[in-house]
Amino acid sequence: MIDIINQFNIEGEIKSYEIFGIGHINDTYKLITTTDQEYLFQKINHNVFKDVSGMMKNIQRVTNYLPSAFDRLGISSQETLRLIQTHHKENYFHHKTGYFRMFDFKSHLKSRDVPESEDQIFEGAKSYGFFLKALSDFNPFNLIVTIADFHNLDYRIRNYEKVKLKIKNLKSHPAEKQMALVKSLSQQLLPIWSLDAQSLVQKRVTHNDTKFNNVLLDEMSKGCCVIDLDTVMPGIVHYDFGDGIRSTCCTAAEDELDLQCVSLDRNRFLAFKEGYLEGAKDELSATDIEFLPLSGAYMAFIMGLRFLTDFMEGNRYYKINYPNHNLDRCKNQFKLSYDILDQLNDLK
Ligand code: ADP
Ligand code: GN1
Ligand code: MG
Repeated sequence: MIDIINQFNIEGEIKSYEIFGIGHINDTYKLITTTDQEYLFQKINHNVFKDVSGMMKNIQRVTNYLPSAFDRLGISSQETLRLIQTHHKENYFHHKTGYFRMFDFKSHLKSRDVPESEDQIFEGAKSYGFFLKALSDFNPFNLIVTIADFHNLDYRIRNYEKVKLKIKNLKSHPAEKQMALVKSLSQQLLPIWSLDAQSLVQKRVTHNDTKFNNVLLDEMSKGCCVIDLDTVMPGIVHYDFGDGIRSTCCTAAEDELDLQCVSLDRNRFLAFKEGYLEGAKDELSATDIEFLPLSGAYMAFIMGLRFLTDFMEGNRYYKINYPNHNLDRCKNQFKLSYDILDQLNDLK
């Protein structure tokens, strides 16, 4: 680890490093140096991100572009991640044990796994809205697709069916009940799939992983810096809005076991909607806006299906804390998807 860290252009010498944050994908560490500089050091999950070089080019391009775009738009509240280069002027280091990268650590900012107030939700959502707006003149097709078909429902279903075929005894499978829900639930969500598949709305640069803990807030709880840029690629606004809703406006955590506690909180939804629309102001079409409420149900379903497929496949993708963790996450997200569908008319 020390050898790897020393490949990067850091100020001072290594004082300490420790595991940091609770992302499901990368291995993240906070590094402190002898000159009290702080860095965010990550081992990239190469199983998930096959083209590390392409992904890092995306991140470099977007982080180079954003500061001047925020300036141009007079958005002074938003910061941008800054990559630290290696001594060989690369933005990542390939070691025999994997791929590594480093960012400035934003010591004055902090992410929350669960929002503490509606104000925080408003501010976090506004940051994601600003992110979309600031990148509106950036050609999405200049970015590589880091995970193909990431939010494509048709692909996710096909992949799930493929995994299901390999299971010998479906009747006594622990996920039998969840498998029985897939068809009917997915059919109700097809309108969002069509928006992208039939090009009914604009393709944009989207973040695609707008969980509440992927935005850093300041001490006044104002959203200030969108992070976790691995999945920034072409998409539609519904992926960002929907993922924000499902991860921020639920009354319980993503792996809450008591499903009676899992529902969409309307006040949180209102706060998220107001914040996002304030940030993304004037960017969205009438069709974009019409389908925003349904996007929450769509993204909750996509996540539930991905958790289910990973569980059926032996938990290869997501980090888990216990054997049935992915199954529990699936139950939770399917419940949330149903709940959003139940409330759809009010949310509209
Ligand atoms: P993952 O892809 O595994 O979710 P993230 O890039 O989101 O990894 O990082 C994990 C956590 O580390 C984040 O939720 C956040 O709390 C923290 N984090 C990431 N980047 C920074 C940074 N530059 N400054 C401060 N904290 C950060
Ligand atoms: C992963 O990396 P993280 O923890 O922010 C996943 C998202 C899921 C999320 C579910 C690249 O996000 O798509 O919504 O877990 N990221 C990737 O919590 O698969
Ligand atoms: Mg993250």
